[in-house]
Amino acid sequence: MGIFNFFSKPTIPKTHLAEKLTKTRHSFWGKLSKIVAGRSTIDSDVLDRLEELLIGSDVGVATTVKIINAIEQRVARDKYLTTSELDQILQSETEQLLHRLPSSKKDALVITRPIRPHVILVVGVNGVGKTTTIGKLAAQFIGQGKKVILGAADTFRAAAMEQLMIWGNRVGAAVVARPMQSDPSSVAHETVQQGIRSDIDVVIIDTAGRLHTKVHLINELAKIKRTIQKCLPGAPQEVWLVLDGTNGQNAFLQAEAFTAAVSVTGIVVTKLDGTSKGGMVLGIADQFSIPIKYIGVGEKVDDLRIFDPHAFVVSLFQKW
Ligand SMILES: Nc1nc2c(ncn2[C@@H]2O[C@H](COP(=O)(O)OP(=O)(O)OP(=O)(O)O)[C@@H](O)[C@H]2O)c(=O)[nH]1
Ligand SMILES: [Mg+2]
Repeated sequence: MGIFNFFSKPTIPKTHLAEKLTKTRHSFWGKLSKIVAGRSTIDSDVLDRLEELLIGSDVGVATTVKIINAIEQRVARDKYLTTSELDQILQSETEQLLHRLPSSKKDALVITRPIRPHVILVVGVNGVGKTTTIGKLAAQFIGQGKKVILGAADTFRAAAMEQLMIWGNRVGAAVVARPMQSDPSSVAHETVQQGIRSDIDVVIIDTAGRLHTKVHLINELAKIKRTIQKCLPGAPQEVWLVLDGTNGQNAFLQAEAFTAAVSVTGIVVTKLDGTSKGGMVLGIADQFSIPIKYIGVGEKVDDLRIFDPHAFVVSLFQKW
């Protein structure tokens, strides 16, 4: 199927990942069809414009160059490739790129180590969706029969604590909270203690949003981490960085700053339903050797998906 006829496809279920990625899909395919309009073969001009399109879609320069190089090699090998084949080639090269990456596949949370509880520290800049993601994660883990508690270590704003409590109530997870301005490390400590006492499977600690440019704020995370380690050696088993899919290139800068300060073990990319530049996921997955664990595709409790690179690319390349 060529790239011209995607607008005529039937409607798809609202829950389908491709439907959630509609803004990115339509923007990308709309622009790609303009690039190939009136051209029959994939020539260097088409490739130049494709490169611009990928960079403009926030795929990131380094990843774009890899994809373009791979397509160039393919074009050099199989002469006379037509523009109607470009979408299939792009899909297969993108899939091959992601195939080589560490993947969370079907098991985003693998509790392998014998240390109980499994502690996940959630970090990221302001407003990226940390608290919402924690609520959604708790719902998923509880749905799998795990016992979950949440720690409100964002003691910066009263509203932050309330927001986590609301999520806790909604999904059936207890929340450990302390008065505003309490030391976030002490809240984390108390949550882990509570987790040990109550034989909890998963402890998720929320933290205050902090700008990636404020080094001292980022370093505070290291202190929270040390406190958790003292309380339960080997914990936190996970430090998950939440990135906002609408933040574009800024998300790459955030990932650099946070990964330098705390050893991030997983990434969650949120708000992919609200951006036409979901291509950033490809760049983040390619440029940081940290698995993307989950993607957020809406504000509702079930709008969090395990990141499966294959399913992601297939959805991105759906043309309805
Ligand atoms: N559309 C959409 N909105 C989301 C998604 N994830 C989170 N949000 C929204 O993003 C906004 C901020 O989410 P929060 O969870 O409060 O973000 P936060 O990182 O905890 O913010 P701070 O605690 O202030 O740093 C809320 O309105 C959420 O509903 C998503 O995947 N899609
Ligand atoms: Mg929050």
